[in-house]
Amino acid sequence: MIYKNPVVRGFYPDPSVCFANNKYYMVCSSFQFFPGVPIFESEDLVNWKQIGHCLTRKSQVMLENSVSSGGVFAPTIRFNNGTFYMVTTNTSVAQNFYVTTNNIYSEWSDPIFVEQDGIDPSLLFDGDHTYFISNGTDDNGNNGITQCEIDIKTGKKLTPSKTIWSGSGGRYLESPHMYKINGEYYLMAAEGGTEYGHMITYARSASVWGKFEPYEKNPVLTNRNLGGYMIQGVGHGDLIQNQNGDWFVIHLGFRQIDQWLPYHHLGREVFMTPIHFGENGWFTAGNDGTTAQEYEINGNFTQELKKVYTFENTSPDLEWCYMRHPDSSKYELSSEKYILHGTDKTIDDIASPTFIGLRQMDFNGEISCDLSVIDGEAGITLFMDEQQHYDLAVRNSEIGTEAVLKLNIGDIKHIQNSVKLSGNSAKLIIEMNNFIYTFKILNGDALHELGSAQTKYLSSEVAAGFTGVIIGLYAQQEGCKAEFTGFRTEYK
Ligand code: 6LW
Repeated sequence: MIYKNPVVRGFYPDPSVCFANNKYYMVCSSFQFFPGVPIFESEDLVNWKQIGHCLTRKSQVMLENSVSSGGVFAPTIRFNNGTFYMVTTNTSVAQNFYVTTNNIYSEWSDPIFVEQDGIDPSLLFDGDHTYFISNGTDDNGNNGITQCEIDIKTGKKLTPSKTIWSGSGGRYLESPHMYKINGEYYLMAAEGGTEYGHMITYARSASVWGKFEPYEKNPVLTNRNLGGYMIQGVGHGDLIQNQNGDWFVIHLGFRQIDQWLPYHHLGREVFMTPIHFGENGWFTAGNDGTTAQEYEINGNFTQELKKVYTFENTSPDLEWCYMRHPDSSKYELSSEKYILHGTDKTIDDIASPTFIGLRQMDFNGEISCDLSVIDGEAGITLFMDEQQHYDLAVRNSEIGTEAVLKLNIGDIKHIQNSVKLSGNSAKLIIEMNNFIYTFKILNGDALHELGSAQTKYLSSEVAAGFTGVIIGLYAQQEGCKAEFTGFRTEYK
């Protein structure tokens, strides 16, 4: 069958994948959002369903002071001897750690820390040995892909950390993953930065400590030379072999808003590109080392794309996320309505304002929701970070209740429009396409268009950072009570 990229849409960067109990499992980075590290499951590598998160407790990850795009960076998931391992970095406290579980549908352990620095840690299980690999600095002060052997029970280092590869010369050498395939060690990494120059490179060696011989045509995968192409920034990936024996790399990439408009606001998404091993043991990727929009995969199944997201067909414990550590007493969530209680924290603060969000997963579609607000402000925010967000809100003041459209782009914080409401309820409607969001309010029978705003100002090119737009429901001001019903996001 033919599958289309991306295989997981919306801000789910830095994918890592493993095979266990006849299924594939994938994790992605989550930064300041909580719970941390979403987990997906698949039977075919193409259709992915979220089943939980690895980091569901404060005791596993401290995000209190994480700035946007701080917190939890790229994770790696591995399965060994009946146990799952997820290893990552909390960049806000600069610590590498892993958590474990024997049952991926339940809770994961408290963190086990490893005293090797850098980001993007990975594990290789090789017989009785476990290797811990990150992009970091070794015990002699050398930078690069750094490795030590650890005691997997305690996380204690059994050897010094040693730099084993310095990449092919691209900036930001990161994302190391080591594999043992047919007795040889393959070390795959990303270079070029997670932007338009992103790429995957690799090297191989007969020994886990090297010397690693680089693939002579590195980078093995990059779209950096495809000008005017919608899929850009491909890199940071993990190899996986499916049950038919076919190999793929599951990796990140992003979709720019138009052929000649290099902006992306949906974040980095999950792509899948076929890998072919030659007889000499070196592998190639995709179409002459690039990722295309669609590929053929062996198998008799179809790619199901979920188009409609409602309170009924999603779960607050799965697709929805909070900022940092939420105060659960401020949220009353059911499949009929989400009631949010505001505090003095706003969505401009590096704090945990009352906010619950769902990633924007595609360009074209419509968001709608009924909202009634008492004593404060609540609404829907298209949230890139504290500085870049568009808010369609209902708020009460001395003069009554009004609907407002607020645009926040860096230092520009602008009230674009407002309209007085009769009563304290309205339906909020946001139409989305590649280029603009259009904001409307239905109050009784009266439909008001409050304005529109360009998607590009919420893009990573403007905002920087590593996240993507989240459709957030929020409430602010002490005493504010907001009732959201009939939430629906439908993609075309
Ligand atoms: C991640 C690094 C990267 O840790 O971006 O794509 C960082 N590459 O590997 C944040 O996602």
